[in-house]
Amino acid sequence: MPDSPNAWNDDPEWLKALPLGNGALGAMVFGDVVLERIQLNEKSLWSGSPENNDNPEARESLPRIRELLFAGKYHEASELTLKTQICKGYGSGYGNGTNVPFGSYQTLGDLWIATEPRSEYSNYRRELNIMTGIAQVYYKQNNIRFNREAFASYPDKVLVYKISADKKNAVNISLWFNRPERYTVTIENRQIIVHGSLSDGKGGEGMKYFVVIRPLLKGGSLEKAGNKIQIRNANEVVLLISAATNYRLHYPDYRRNDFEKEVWSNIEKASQLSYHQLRRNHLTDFRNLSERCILHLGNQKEVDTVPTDIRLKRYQQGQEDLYLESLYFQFGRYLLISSSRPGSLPANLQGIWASKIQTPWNGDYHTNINVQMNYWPANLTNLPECNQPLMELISSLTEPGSRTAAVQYGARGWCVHPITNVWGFTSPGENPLWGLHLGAGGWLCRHIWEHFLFTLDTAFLRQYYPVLKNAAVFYCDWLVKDPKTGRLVSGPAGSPENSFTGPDGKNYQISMGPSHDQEVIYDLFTNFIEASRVLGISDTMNVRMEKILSDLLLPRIGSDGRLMEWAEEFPEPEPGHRHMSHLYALHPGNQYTFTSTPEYMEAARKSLDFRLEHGGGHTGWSAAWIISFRARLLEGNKAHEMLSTLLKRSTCPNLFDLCPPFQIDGNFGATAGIAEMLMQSHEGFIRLLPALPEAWPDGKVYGLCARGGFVADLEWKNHQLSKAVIHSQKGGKIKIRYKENQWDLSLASGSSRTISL
Ligand code: FUC
Repeated sequence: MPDSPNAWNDDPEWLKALPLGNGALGAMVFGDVVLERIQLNEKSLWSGSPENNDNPEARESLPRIRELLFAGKYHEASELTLKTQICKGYGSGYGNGTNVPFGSYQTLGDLWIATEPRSEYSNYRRELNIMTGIAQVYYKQNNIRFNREAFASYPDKVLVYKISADKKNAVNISLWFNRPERYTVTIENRQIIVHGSLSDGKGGEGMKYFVVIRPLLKGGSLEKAGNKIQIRNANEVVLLISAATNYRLHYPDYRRNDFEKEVWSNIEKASQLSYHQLRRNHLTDFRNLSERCILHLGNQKEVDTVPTDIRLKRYQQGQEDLYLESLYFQFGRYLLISSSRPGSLPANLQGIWASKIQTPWNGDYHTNINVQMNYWPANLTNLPECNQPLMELISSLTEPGSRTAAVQYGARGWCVHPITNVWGFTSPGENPLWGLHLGAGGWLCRHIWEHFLFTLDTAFLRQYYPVLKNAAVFYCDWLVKDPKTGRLVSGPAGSPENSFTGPDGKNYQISMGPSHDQEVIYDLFTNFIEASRVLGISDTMNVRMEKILSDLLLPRIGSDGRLMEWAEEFPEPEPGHRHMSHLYALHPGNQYTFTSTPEYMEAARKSLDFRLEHGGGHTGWSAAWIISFRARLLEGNKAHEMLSTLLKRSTCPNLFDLCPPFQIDGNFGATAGIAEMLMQSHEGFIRLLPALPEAWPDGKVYGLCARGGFVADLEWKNHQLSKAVIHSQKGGKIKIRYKENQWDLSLASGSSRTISL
């Protein structure tokens, strides 16, 4: 898809605001004393509606396109592909899908709080505590100290915003709600009530939403003033905000009727609780997740006294700041806890925070790296439950994806292409340039398998086994034999968003057997066979897949020692391309490792170096991915260099990542990358501090997770591991390596072992 039109850039003030979220509700708290803006989101609020975009003409032309590609006739093949293999209808609207059926994730609207009367204030401080999920604003006005406090409660399903003062009768505010379009607001029974429905993209009404904002007062008076609420002389005001849509993730019936009832019930229940109870419930829930994994780098006496935006600015000017680097790690975890909780949709391109009607790229689920990157830190940094919404989304794709597989390709199983939305869009994109990424389904399935490896939850694996199986079944039908080599290849397929120069000197995207697809398929089949073994399922499919694995084309190393991105050694018109999809087997995959394929590690390193020499890693997410690549290549200093580049080049004052525009994947990718620098477990054993950079001589990390249900606490001094405590959640044997040292541990479930040099 085209990269970052400027029209998508966010208001710079929004990129300073503080994000809060409980997975379903999101808020950007600006913290303005005079006119506070709380920009709200509800995770499922999408325009559009379900549409069948599969192209029945695709199937017939498939053999011909393959024939042309095998014959090296890229021009004819690309023309026929463009004509026949793309989706029907409007597709994603080229990333601007608000008014087509694909739809767009949208802002819920803004709650405004005006302080009255306006007067000077001093002693202003605004903060977000990412361990508690509480945002605060303090200031002094007319000799009164004011405090505002906000949080998004997962247990009580409301956003809470409190304004208090150290003198009685001091809170004088007015409140109102607005949205750029499609809403009606009324004030009824001392609360703001909002109704609306979005466009279905077909000329009618689509998703409905409902919001209630209820102020609870201590002292003072409340009056309706048109569409505003006027509060005078209160001692304290607590705002409870609840919202929902009539959407549910359920193919093909996405509607539910009980959403208004749910909002009322959330509001009523929360109103029965005191502010302190609500706060306590929130803290218990939030801390349980946030405090599970903590990173300290360097001298932590250097506490957080410098405002984050100033820290960032100084860092961008060249000042070292280990605190900022560890904060960035912790912030990634904070964002995942806030944007992905069981019961709602997965974190989208902007997590849950989007201020517009047309969110960049529709704020959708890009499946050619972006949504996967969002979930890289989940297992590594001890947030396995945050994976659940992703798993549900993957599972929901199997139905529409089976239709797409059958209609487009005459194949069994299910597939998805590089984008999906909440409406079950699984068709190719509207241009094969980016729209024919068939590796997406397999790549998503890696998350199912990895979740099992970390948690050893066999009930989970059993539940998702059919999803894995049917993704694999699709590729069984999809692969074809290359007449020249006899090897099985995927195609027509792109290597996500990259181009090559064909023999006629023109640039193309579609070929047979691009390395990325081959690696994903290898990965999926290997994992599926292993999953069958773990579950004790013997299936004839396994025999078939074993055979396919032995016939599958695997990526080759080119004449210059680089890992080839395509099955042939094509010239590359964009050698610094942001996607590095052929390195999937290095990360997130684990097909290439120093223990099993050292020559491929070398080739991957060369490919990566080459990409970087030509300007690679220029988007936030691309730089973030490189941190993990470097970590897997055991290049700590280079990994750190990329982290530093990301902070310098692609980070907003509120630490949101910039693609640009704002895109949350870089935050998550970097958090995962830092975890990979400190511990790795993808080779069947645990490496401690595998990519520790010189910049981090001393540090501690608690609660990093390893495959096999292990959790580690590590400490290092003067660049050397000083202590490691390995906990086992499920019991088992594990080999631990640190430099040339090795330990073989056998741990009972719930036990720990301390290792020191
Ligand atoms: C990918 C990238 C773009 C952008 C978009 C949302 O496909 O190529 O840079 O991140 O997704």
